[in-house]
Amino acid sequence: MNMKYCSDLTKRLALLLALGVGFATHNLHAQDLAPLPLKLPIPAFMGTPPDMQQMGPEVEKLSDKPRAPFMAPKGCVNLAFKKKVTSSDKSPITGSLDLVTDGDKEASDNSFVELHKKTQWVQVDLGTEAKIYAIIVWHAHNTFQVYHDVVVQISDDPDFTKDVTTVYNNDVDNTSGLGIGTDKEYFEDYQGRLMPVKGVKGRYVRCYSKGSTYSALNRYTEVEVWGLPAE
Ligand SMILES: [Ca+2]
Ligand SMILES: [Ca+2]
Repeated sequence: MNMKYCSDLTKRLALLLALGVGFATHNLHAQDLAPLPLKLPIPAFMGTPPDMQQMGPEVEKLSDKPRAPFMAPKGCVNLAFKKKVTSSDKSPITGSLDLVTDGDKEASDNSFVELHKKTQWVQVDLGTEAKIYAIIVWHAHNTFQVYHDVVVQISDDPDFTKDVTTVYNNDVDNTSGLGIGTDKEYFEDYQGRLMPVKGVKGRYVRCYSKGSTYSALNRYTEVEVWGLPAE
């Protein structure tokens, strides 16, 4: 066997191995994942789309395409459904905190709780530690608006004083004091904002905001936390 042939053969074998391993990993991956079975509310935009020229560079461009299905480990469920909600605002202006996890995501006036101005949060207690793969937040999707200082954190500590993982933060100027965020600001819509999470473990999910381009108040229509109970 000459050296050239030997080297070609090695290369081919290496290529085949690489392909084989690639497929195996890919198949294993695909078998374990499934699109999140989300149930979206009816789109309900009113008014004219805003002039993107007037929005800052930190605001994501409006898209007219639906979001691509989000792949997560099979068996993921919305662990937040009907779970207990607490808040920085002890006396909301409109609605009650249970509306945040009642499953109603429609753009109706009865579907949201409205908190006072400045930085406020709602917090969902999942009841037990979970492995989280996605969090979806609907503030209010009845009109074009961008919420400010959207920060989402996970912890096992109900007071969020230790072991806090921040999974979303678009407070670019740190006006809410939770650290400088590098995530995009975005327009609310019927799909909610899906924040991918890499299997972070925790029992509590806290969502901050500081008013929007539409109102200084903070509306929360629904929060979903997709994941699996932690092993
Ligand atoms: Ca709701
Ligand atoms: Ca800010």
